[in-house]
Amino acid sequence: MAIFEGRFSEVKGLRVAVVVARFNDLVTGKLLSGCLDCLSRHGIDTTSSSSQLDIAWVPGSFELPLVAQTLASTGRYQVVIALGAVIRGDTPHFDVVISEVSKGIASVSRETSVPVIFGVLTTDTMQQALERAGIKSNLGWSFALQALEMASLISSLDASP
Ligand code: INI
Repeated sequence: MAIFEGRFSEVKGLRVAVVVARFNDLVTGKLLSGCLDCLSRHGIDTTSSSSQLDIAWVPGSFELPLVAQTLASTGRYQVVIALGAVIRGDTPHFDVVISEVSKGIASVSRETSVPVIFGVLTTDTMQQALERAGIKSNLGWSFALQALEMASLISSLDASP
C-alpha cells in the first residue's frame, strides 16, 4: 500500500505562478501579500529577480482561467495560484463571473495536470472580503500553503513507480 501526502518543505527548484485580478484590488492585493509572505517563509525566493516566482495581473476574475491555462501550459510551473475577489453587491453579473471562474479553473487543472489553486473569494460584501484578506485572517496564506501541498503531492505521484 502506498499513501501519498504533499509536504510543505520541498521547495528546491519549485516554480510557482500567481495570476491575480485587478478588480477589487483592495482585496486581491492583500491576498497577494499574504500569499507571497507564506511562500517566502517556506523558502521560495519571492524577490523581483526570482526565478521561482512569476506574477501575472488580469483585469478581473473572469480572465483568471485563460491566463492560468496559458501559464500552466508553458511547462515552467509546478503549480499556479489564481487570486480574485467576486463580491455580490447588487449585480447578477456576480453569478455569471463566479460560475465561469470556478468551472474554468477546475478544467485548467484537469486539462494541463498542473494544480491550479482556486484563490477566489466569493462574498456578499466588501467588508466580508476584507475580513478574509487580512482584517481577521488572510486566506492568501492558506492558498499558498495549498499550492505547496499540491505541487509536492503531484510530484510524488508522478515519481511513483
Ligand atoms: N470581476 C471580479 O474579479 N470581481 C467582481 O466582483 C466582478 N463583478 O462583480 O463584476 C468582476 N467583474 C469583471 C469581470 O471579471 C471581467 O473582468 C469583465 O467582465 C471583462 O471580461
